[in-house]
Amino acid sequence: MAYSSNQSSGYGKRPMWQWILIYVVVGGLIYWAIAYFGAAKKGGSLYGGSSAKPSASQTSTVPAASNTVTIADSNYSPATLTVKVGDTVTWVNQDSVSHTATASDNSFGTGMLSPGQSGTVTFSKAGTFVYHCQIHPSMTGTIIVQ
Ligand SMILES: [Cu+2]
Repeated sequence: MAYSSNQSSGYGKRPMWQWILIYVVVGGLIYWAIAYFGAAKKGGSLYGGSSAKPSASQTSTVPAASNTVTIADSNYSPATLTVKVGDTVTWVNQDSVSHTATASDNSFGTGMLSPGQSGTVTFSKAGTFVYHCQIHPSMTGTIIVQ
């Protein structure tokens, strides 16, 4: 009897700060649950329901495209590549000997590319740029920047 009355009085003596802590924790959980399920309902991505809409909005920001010219058998492929202003072009040397991609007007150059190496150039101006290999001048290519 003394034990049970002790227990009930123990509950009553719970300090106020403990109750405040409980309210804050429980309140936070409810707030989080509303925010979480509210967002899930809006986006619909939680259950993969309408994933077409969010992915479509992502295309509104158009990143600069990266284009690749492969060097193999002492040829640039493609020999003529059309890109947009701001795009990058990466030359990948898949040949067994070193090559460069050097603008004939010296406006850009990859430098020496050993087999397996690659060099990237960003084209910030429109124009037609003829380039060649400094080691093998008969190798030529063209980048058209629009
Ligand atoms: Cu070469």
